[in-house]
Amino acid sequence: LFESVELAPRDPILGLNEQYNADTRSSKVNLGVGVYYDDEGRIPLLKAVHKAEVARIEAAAARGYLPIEGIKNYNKGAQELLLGKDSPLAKEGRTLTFQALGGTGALKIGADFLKQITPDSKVFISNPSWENHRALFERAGFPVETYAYYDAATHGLDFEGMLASFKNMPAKSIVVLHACCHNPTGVDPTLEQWKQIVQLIQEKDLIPFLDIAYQGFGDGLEEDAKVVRLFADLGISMFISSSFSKSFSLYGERVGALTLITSSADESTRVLSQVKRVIRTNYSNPPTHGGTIVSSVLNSPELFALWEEELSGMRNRIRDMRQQLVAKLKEHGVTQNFDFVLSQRGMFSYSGLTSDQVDRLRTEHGVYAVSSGRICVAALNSRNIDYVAKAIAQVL
Ligand code: PLP
Ligand code: TYF
Repeated sequence: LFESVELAPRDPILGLNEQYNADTRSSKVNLGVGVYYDDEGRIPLLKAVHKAEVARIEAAAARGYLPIEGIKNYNKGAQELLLGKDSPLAKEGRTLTFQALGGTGALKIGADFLKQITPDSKVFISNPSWENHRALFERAGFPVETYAYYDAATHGLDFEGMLASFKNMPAKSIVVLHACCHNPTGVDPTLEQWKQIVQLIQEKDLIPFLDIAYQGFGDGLEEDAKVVRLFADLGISMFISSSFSKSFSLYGERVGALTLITSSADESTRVLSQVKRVIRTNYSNPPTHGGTIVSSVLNSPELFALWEEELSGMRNRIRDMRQQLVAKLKEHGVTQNFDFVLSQRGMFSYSGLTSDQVDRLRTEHGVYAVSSGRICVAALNSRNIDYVAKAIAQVL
């Protein structure tokens, strides 16, 4: 039965984790995977999360099946983070939110449903993008192409190229967009540029699929939702996958959501029934624990405030690490200008290091980065930053 099964390639990022774990050097540093570590180098358990968990354990609640679409208050909270508390679309019954197995799960349900309703569309992802975007949409049966995005020469956005790509897309193409904190580059369009992008998407009759996995890591929860609201203000039908993995530091709980904007309440009723069918035939209904915790935090003013404060703490620490990295590279004699690291947003920096330099970082210094040169700035801390800056200086 399995004789002809070929060995699949490893995920380039998760594969790095395996290599890192097997490395016996005590000085090793993992800047590969996109995970936030605190200054002690640990994945934090947020206080807001811990409080909600203690309350949940004390309540000794039963664990029956959840509805197919998940916890009502979780979905409401997730949707309000994206669209705001007073979204006219929600009042008109034009919004639907489904609790999903992380942002990945949301993308998967969305992709499967899209294949059902627009089977001949092409999918376009940014060049470069999170590798799993391509894999997920290909698995769902779509051809996946790229649109221009990153300009290596400026370490910034190739905005003209991006617009040109959009102009060439066939109508009804699905465009996957990172709503904030682009993974892997850390380069986002400005709000003015987004306005042009949104307009073009509407003109060309494209289907936007916004992916927002780092809300709160750019400028703040509300600020980072601006792009989502630009699209929502136009009222075009769209898909949004959101993730709490990073913002709640609940990676393993698989907490995410799929939100859809439809054009009428009647459409919503029909769409709801079909997406529920996609979920039912994939995993039936979502798990209880992580969703309950996130829901408690989102729906308690006190826990929400605590969470927002902790999220700001994470955001500010990453910014601080960006500044220190740039300063320390100079200290260690690097003459190239690394100031672009300061304007990149979110957890990542596309450092401009070549794959040879990344190899040397790993073999000679035990510093792990993605071969594209992406480093996770959120894994730097006051104890490893000097070592990392020195290692980078040596390979440059
Ligand atoms: N989308 C992007 C752009 C990401 O970087 C990630 C990271 O993991 C995800 C989606 C998936 O999120 P999750 O871990 O919640 O599945
Ligand atoms: O880009 C990252 O590092 C994160 C984590 O298949 C991740 O988004 C990486 C690869 C993957 C799933 C999650």
